[in-house]
Amino acid sequence: MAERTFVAIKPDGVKRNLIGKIITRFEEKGYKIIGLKLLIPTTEMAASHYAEHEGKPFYPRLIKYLTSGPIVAMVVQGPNVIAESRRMMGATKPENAEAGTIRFEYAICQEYNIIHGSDSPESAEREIAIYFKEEELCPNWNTMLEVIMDAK
Ligand code: IDP
Ligand code: MG
Repeated sequence: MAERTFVAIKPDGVKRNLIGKIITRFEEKGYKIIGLKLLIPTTEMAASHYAEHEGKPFYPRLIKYLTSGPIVAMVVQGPNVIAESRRMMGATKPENAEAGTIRFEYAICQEYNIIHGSDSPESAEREIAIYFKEEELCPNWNTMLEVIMDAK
């Protein structure tokens, strides 16, 4: 199976009308979006997503943040997409993010930093399963389209 990762445009990114700009970056890079939905995460979903941060001082606010409005949940597929999408996002603290990265361009705050991306293959699969059923994903849409177009 091709490498895939979970990416979310967090509520501040949606509220600031950055959905198109962020999705465009993944498309232009060459990655395939194989799952996509707009939803307001429940507290349970957010707690599961950020289980690794439970007990940290910022955790309650993090849960409040992620459940404060709609997010765009995405599964993105392509070579080395887990590490590469993290590189495209930039460091957690926007002031440490490399110039040209998503967080450098669109965020000024460590807490509200507009985007999430899985940090390992294990987190990617765990996080995808929180937001998507496997049958909601379209891992082969590229090939499917070619088949239809060839038949014409
Ligand atoms: P990541 O999103 O770059 O993977 P993590 O360390 O996994 O960063 O933290 C998850 C999210 O929690 C961050 O994106 C940010 O929204 C928030 N966060 C992380 N560290 C802090 C902090 O020290 N204060 C407030 N919020 C934080
Ligand atoms: Mg993280």
